[in-house]
Amino acid sequence: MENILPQEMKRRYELAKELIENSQDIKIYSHTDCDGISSGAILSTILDRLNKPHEIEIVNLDVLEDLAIEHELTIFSDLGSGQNIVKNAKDNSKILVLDHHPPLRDIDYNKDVDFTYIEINPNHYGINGSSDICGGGLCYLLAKEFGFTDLSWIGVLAAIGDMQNTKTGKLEGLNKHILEDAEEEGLVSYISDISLYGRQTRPLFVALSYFSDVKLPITNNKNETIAVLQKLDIPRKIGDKTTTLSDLTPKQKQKLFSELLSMLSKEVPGEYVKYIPKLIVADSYEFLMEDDNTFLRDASEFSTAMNACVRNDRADVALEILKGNRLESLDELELISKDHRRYLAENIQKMEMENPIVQMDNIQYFDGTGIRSNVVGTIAGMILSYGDWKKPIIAFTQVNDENDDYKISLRCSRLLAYSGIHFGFIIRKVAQELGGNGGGHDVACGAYIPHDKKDEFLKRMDEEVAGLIKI
Ligand SMILES: [Mn+2]
Repeated sequence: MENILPQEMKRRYELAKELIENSQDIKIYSHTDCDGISSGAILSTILDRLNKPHEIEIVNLDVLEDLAIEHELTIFSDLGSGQNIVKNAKDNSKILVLDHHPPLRDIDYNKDVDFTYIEINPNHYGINGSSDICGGGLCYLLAKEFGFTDLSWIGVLAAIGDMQNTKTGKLEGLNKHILEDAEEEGLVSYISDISLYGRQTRPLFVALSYFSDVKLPITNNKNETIAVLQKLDIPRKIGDKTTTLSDLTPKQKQKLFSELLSMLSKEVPGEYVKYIPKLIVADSYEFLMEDDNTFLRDASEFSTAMNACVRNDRADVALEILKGNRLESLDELELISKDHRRYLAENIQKMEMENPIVQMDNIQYFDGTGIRSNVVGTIAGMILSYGDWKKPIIAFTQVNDENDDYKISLRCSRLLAYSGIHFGFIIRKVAQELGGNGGGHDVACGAYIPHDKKDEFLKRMDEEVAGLIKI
């Protein structure tokens, strides 16, 4: 590891290791998403192996601002850098932050305070926190400091869950090193493959119908996907089993690739044609210790299951799964995932019937009232394929029963991001103007805004996007 990390960052890992070894009463706060859960699972496993008593809590960002710092050592993972977590620190507090989000405090902040403070954030060293390493990766590098390289696969899962590979379809930078550790441990392998969601478990004709970065004849049209597979001589079933992407031979994949390429070339305007291969092919990651044809075998499907847990307030199940306690948690995970899929399907069906998408000049939106705020983004992503793929789609719903502010989610085709638009930055700017807050990825982001600002928000977003999309 000496060679892969900047010297000062490496030094902080050594200090973090000592800090943990010298602490007895430890609290971990981590974020409510796949990356956060992965981070928490890695840290908790480290502490278990060191016989350190600890508590772990998976939280939303809003609880951090007024947090009491009560334990001997408090660890923040996948969050903390961007929040005022030090507000209630006492002189004898010890705080460790492992976060990849843009930091509020500068690299030497620890020198200005009386309490013990170690923050490890790649942005302090010019390392990209969106593509080179995420929260789970940072926690894995700490595990590696203790020699626990068998946890590397969780670092890979975290990176996929955090969409660190969207720009290039590959894991790069420090993520690549973590991937290499996982390969060396015999835990992960990867291949360049057609990038459809559900490689291991989703019938291929279904997976194909969800192609939505560009609206194609096959999008939301299973009759058409079945016809295409017939034309390519790809059987719908192999024995009793419905064909999935992972069942295809390299030759069959090549045929499918060419077919998608030709369909896309008809729809995508000249300037964007060079991005087409990235829409069809990406590296996909398999966990070799998981059984074939299960949703834990493929990293994307695994990360969806982790998100299903946290979005249904069952982070406890996700943690048990990641820490390897599968006996009861696997059944629970299957139930949670099933319920989650049913909830999504019901809402999508409703949307299909009501056709609620409203077009503005540069954006489109739908009223997601009634949809739970923590899944409105997932649903927006699924509804995008029913709208205009050349515009971002925005959905809004009430935060929860007690809070009538709006939770906003935005999703768009990856083609828009490839051409350089970053909606995470745009949504943050507009939300902040209106007294709210926001941010996220280029193609998937969100915001919270006051209840009475919804119309203004849509208008301002429409203005901000004007002229950016050149499709
Ligand atoms: Mn993260």
